Amino acid sequence: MIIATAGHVDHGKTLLVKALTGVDTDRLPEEKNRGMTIDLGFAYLPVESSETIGFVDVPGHERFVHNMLAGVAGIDFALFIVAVDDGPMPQTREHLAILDLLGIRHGAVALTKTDRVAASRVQEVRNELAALFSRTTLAGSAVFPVSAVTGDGIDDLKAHLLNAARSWRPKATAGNFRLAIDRCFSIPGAGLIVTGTAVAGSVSAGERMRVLQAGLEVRARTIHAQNARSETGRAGQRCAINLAGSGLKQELIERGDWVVTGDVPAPVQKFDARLRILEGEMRPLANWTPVHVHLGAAEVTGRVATLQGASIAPGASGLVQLVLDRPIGALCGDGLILRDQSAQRTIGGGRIIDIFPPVRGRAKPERLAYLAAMENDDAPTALSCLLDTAPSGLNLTRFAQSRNLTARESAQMFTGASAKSVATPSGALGFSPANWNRLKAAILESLALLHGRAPSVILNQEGLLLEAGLRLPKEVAFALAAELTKEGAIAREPSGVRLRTHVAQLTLADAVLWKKAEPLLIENILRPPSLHELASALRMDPKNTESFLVRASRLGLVVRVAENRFFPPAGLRRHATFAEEIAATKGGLVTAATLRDRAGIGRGLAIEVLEYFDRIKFTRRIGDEHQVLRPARAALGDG
Ligand SMILES: Nc1nc2c(ncn2[C@@H]2O[C@H](COP(=O)(O)OP(=O)(O)O)[C@@H](O)[C@H]2O)c(=O)[nH]1
Ligand SMILES: [Mg+2]
Repeated sequence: MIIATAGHVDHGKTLLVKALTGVDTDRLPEEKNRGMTIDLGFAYLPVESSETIGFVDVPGHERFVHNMLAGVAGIDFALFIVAVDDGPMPQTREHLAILDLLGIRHGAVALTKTDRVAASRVQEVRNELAALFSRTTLAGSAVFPVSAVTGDGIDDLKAHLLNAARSWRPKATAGNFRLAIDRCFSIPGAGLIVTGTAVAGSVSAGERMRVLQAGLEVRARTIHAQNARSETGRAGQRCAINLAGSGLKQELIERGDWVVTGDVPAPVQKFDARLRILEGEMRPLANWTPVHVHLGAAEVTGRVATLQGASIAPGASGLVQLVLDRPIGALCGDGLILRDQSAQRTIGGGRIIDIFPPVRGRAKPERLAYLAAMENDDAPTALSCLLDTAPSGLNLTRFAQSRNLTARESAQMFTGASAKSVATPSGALGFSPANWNRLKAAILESLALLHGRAPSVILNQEGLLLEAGLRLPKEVAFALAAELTKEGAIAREPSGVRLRTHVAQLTLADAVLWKKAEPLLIENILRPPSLHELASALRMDPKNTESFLVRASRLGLVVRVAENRFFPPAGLRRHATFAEEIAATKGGLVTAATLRDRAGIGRGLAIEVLEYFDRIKFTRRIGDEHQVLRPARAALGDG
């Protein structure tokens, strides 16, 4: 369990951590000189028969709220501190608002400096705080009056924290490992160390990792988790990881970067989020307001684009797009805090919904519908909503990436949703069973209409999508055609695709011609006449013969194998079967000579046929040989 302190400057956070752990977390000389916490401090409290508690002590001064924000990223439990002599002060309110916006639900309140006031004052502050906390995620937290000077109440508080740690349920370690780096330093002899809070997944010593913003490939040499040497580090632990890798330099890695495993997406400069504006804001948050964005341990400037209306009123929440001045590591579900342009006050905060917004149309209705589905906390629910609302498919690769799913987790989830997945160059495209069936029906319907309108036209597989008015990658056409063929609804032939029930029709004149040409073509089906031989046999001009054969080839009656040769498909299938048989005994290879001998044709024709096979990727040429790549039936259909 990781506990972060919170509260106004000088209210006794650092001294209380010392009373609990024995460690003075103010480690910088400047902190010692000024008697004030500036940067984060760290201390640990061993817990009997359970995991050590890690403390992150944060600064309370208004000038260092950015450091406080880096410290509370990913923590589990807040130790909220208010000095009873002062009572609630500005950073009491600001820190409370931040913890509430980040959704931190576990905490305890320490009322410090009780040695300085009367008991009635303690009660007064207690009441004031109860009111302040009442509408936050920390409402109902246990309250402990303490004095770090006399030791009063410290044992009770400590016992409470130890109990909380013992009953703490460690975070699930699903997903790729992500650690928000808050420090990076070198130790002579060991090398580079990064420390921070792990917010997801787990990592083992020796594993390959990436430093996201620095763009470095590294390896976890050794790991310390919750202050002890460990073979692994996991979500919910403070880890110190000794990194190894080439080109590794301390200057390249700064607070706010991430060290990750697996397919965690590259840093992004735009993302969509739900933002809640604090009630105490004087004005609505207007579109395109410049802000400081805090996410994980990172701080970056940018602007807020409101997606629903021109502004968001104080106390209200709305969808926004953050447009940052530089890319940062971010994922769906990450909490964020916005402060004003001069970094003097917290404006609001929220959670990321999507890190892959479209280039255009960020506030279009269909985009907002997508965000509504994506906003679902439960990934399988979000997935099924998104699949339902994506007739043109959902980018499953990006879905898995933005939800930080490992390959195995995403595969399982996609199977669970019965999603039909098609690999495309821009990632796997997923369809709900209903939407997939709709695509198949649309294709069959448009094919039937086409056959009725133009019985002699035959489409190739990509043409199927165009004909149905669908704008989808060609890989989707191939998958649909394969499935419809398997179901017996369509037939795939070398010339194209048709409904299984459709018999292509020639014009009347062509039909008369075909009646004469067909017997000549199939007379010797393995060695059909050349274009010129056919033309003279039909007593026709070769040009006219050629255009007739081209029309016939669109119907799949013949296949053009070479400039001067049209084949009946059945003849080609026979040759393909020969090639397959030869390949089976010759290590997968066919040559012009072996095909010539097997089919009893001339060498020139054997070469023509094999070159055609190369073109349709039934075979691949290697020197003088041709390697058979796939079954003849897959390449040439089954007639
Ligand atoms: N009398 C009294 N003084 C305290 C107590 N806790 C802290 N202080 C003093 O208050 C000052 C600020 O404490 P510190 O822990 O640095 O406050 P922080 O800014 O919240 O970390 C220091 O001078 C402490 O010695 C307490 O319980 N009683
Ligand atoms: Mg301090």
